[in-house]
Amino acid sequence: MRAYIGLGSNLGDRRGYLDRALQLLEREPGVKVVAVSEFRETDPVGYTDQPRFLNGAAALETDFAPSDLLGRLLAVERELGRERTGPRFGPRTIDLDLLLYDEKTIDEPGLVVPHPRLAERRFVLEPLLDLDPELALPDGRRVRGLLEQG
Ligand code: PH2
Ligand code: MG
Ligand code: MG
Repeated sequence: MRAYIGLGSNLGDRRGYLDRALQLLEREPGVKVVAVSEFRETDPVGYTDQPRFLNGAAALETDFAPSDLLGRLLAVERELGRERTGPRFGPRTIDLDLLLYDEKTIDEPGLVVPHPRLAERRFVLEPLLDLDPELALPDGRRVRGLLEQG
């Protein structure tokens, strides 16, 4: 199955955290990292009183079901020292978000796919477009179109 994840960091060695997260995911038996976007400097969105982010996205080929893949993402965040103590949307060493999983739409406690804020976040849409210029959401909206609107 094809999944897309978002990566973000705005504390410490940002580039190092993104690279390390991809290495740890690649090490998972059920995950292959098939493509990685450019990494971009972005202004913080939502909670603006924090450092700038380095953001990217990756395409994965995975045998894991969505909830298991999410579990692996959270485990990698923990392994890289992510602490969930500060404000929601606040600074973080590493944030790994499950953005898309096949053409699936999932709405369960703790697991919403496509990611609920994907369509309005340029820092997610631009890297996704790097990975596939034709990429579309399960409802048919194209990433390219969402970027043009926003
Ligand atoms: N992540 C957030 C909140 N705001 N802003 C940018 N630019 N990049 C992010 O990854 C980001 C954010 C919550 O996950
Ligand atoms: Mg996030
Ligand atoms: Mg997250």
